[in-house]
Amino acid sequence: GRIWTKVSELDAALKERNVLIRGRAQSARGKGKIAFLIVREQGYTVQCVATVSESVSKGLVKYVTGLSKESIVDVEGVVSKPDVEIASTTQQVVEIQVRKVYCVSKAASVLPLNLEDAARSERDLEKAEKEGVQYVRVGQDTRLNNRVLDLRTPANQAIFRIQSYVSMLFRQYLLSEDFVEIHTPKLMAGASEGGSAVFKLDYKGQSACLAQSPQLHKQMAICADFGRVFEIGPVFRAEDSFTHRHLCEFTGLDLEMEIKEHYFEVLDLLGELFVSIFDGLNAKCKKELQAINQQYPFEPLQYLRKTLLLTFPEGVQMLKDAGVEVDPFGDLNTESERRLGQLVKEKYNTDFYVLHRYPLAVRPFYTMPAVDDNRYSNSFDVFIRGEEIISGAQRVHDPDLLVKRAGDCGIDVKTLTAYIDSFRWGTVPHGGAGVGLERVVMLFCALNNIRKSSLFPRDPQRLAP
Ligand code: ATP
Ligand code: AMO
Repeated sequence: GRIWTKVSELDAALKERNVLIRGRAQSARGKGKIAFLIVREQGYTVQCVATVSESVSKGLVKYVTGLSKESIVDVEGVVSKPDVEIASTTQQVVEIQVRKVYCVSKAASVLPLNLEDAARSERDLEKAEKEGVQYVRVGQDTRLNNRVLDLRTPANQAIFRIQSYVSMLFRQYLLSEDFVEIHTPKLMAGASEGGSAVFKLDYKGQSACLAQSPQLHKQMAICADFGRVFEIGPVFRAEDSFTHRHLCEFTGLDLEMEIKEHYFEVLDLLGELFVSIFDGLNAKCKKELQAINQQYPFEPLQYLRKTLLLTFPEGVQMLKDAGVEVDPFGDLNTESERRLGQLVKEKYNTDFYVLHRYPLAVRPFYTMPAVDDNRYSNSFDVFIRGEEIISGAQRVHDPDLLVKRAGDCGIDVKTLTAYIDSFRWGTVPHGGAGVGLERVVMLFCALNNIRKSSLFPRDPQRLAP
């Protein structure tokens, strides 16, 4: 009998078997009595060969040659092993000797982008150019305007499987550590991260905002005695600047937890959480990582079993020693963050590290000042390859200090009344962090643009598709 098989599962063990596959006609070419059809399913391809014979008519061979690219086809045939080696991680080493082909859904004969062009690496494009072959280079706007087609490339299929894995591993680890998954409102009366980058909207005649983070409500969940909480949800930021790492809507992986003695409890948990995420990706996503590497080559992430912690002043000193002057009570700019990433890599051989004890002046109002020196704070950022993926801190849980801090930061406390009042009924010391999912995937795979790790990116210039 015939068996439905996934293209990714076709291998030599199925030799001589009659299989049925469904995929897309990636390309078809014919010469006389033989036609070659490449069928692709979720990033994996297989060559199907139709040869005129007793069971295969001339008409079928011609029909196969004329299939429009990206049509959905069902192919029935026998698995065989060709003599030639196939040098690709996504093209199967076996072929299918075609018996029958049905077109299930026809694609338009003219497409806005060609999948083979979209899947070509920069390295292959340059090599071809040297040899005098000119391929189409598919630009970012063409890709994003036709994202449904672009997402069909092997690298993109892999990127979003990895993204799915990151949130799965995040959730799995936190559930095993007794965290409760929560869902906080995305419609809010005011801003949670300070006024500027907020989307305003009309809420039945009342002015409202889209949540810039779950910050206020995840802390209120701690006030409500949930002990340890996390959330995976959308975050909205009306960013003005068009950069490689800012989106106007992204996915936040947030957590908040009771602290017994020190904010290092949050850092210890984050270190172990991320080692488990990186280990999980390396163990379970080998094929996906290879597929991404084929189009966008990258160095595997280096990380230590015990996450490196550096204080902000230590980071400033490392930069100073390398001839980079930065304000010891200011924030690091993108360039000095990158430079510090290189210096840390050279000295400690890790791409993943924590910088903590930031100057209080550059942190949000809800951040706990350091007890020994209130120019500093109990806060941290976490970096991959010199770029921020996480921000977090111990929080102010004294309502009077919170009112003062909000005032010092120029925030109108009226919009924060319910939040601040939550701390008047007794609160455990607590802290937490927010992770940008798209940034984790972008930086784990060293993709140079966050749009590559966002399914349908929203940036200051893009609201569609
Ligand atoms: P966080 O909100 O926690 O700081 P983030 O990664 O969004 O997270 P930003 O505050 O937006 O960080 O920026 C961090 C640093 O990057 C800032 O100190 C700023 O100097 C720099 N930066 C931000 N936007 C740009 C830009 N468009 N060009 C160059 N540098 C930028
Ligand atoms: P922060 O504003 O640093 O902190 O955001 C947390 C993390 O979210 C990611 N991120 C972004 N990703 C894509 N596009 C953006 N425009 C963008 N802005 C931020 C980054 C960043 O590290 N409430 C705090 C977190 C906390 O203290 O728990 C907060 O929102 O990866």
